[in-house]
Amino acid sequence: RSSDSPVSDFEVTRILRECAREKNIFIHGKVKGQDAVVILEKTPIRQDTLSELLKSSQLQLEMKNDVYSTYQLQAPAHLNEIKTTVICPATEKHVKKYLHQEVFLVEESGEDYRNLTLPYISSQSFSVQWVHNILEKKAEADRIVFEDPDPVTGFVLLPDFKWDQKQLQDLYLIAIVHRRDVKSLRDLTSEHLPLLTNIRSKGEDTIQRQYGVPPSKLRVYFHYQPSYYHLHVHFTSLEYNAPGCGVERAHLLSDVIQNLQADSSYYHNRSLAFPLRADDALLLKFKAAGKL
Ligand code: M7G
Repeated sequence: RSSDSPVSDFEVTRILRECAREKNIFIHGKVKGQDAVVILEKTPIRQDTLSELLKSSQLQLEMKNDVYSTYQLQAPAHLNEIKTTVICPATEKHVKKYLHQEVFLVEESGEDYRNLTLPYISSQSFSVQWVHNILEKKAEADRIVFEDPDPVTGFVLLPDFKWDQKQLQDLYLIAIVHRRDVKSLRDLTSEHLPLLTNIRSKGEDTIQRQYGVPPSKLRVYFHYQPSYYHLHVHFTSLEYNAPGCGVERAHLLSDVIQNLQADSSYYHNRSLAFPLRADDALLLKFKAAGKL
């Protein structure tokens, strides 16, 4: 099994980012000559395996002083897994996405969107092939938690690939809409309200039923700018602050619904603020246009 493992063939080029607190590391390297990004992440300690962990582990004393002692705990292999994500072949843009970078806040008017952002994302954004694969059941079909097949108001709900589904603390699902003509928040008008309210009610119902997590424990939001320009909604545990999901990119679904109820062209006209990385070509376009 290890011979066709993309990780055992992985040659490290450089570390893109690491975080001791999040216990993860993002590595750029090569697999059989192809560029790859590998993400290693220690998973949370699970309450349901806690007694097994304490009973079946080896403890090695490191130091003892008065009432204080520290140990190295050697957990059995199945309780000591590292979640591993591989992107291969990875593009330059994937590498940049994970590289730690200085960020700048951009204020994008509706006009800026049409003049600067839209032409840029049409030519430069990440492929949404993975999204089409999900909608067409060519990938992750067995992971779908709920589907409403309606071509206008329908969507697919499934675990985000950031969530290994082993514990609810970091619950993370995404709802991907069936229709393909909505790139992001910017495209939404009151015409899409039935779609959005459908995602909210059926998404929340499903998560309550399937995982026992009530709507009051969920953060349901869009990212703007998203990484992938096919409309999708994030459902995360309220207790969990997913890495890379700061307030400056998040727009709560309930706010979006109310804004559209009040003004159908709200997201067409309003200025929206979002962070861009120092080396993002879109940032350079905003700078060149004197917007920064
Ligand atoms: P986003 O706001 O467009 O980008 O969200 P972000 O990654 O910058 O937040 C896309 C969401 O889709 C993220 O939460 C990703 O973790 C998730 N995602 C990305 N890919 C490539 C996949 C995939 O192949 N499968 C699944 N299930 N989720 C993915």
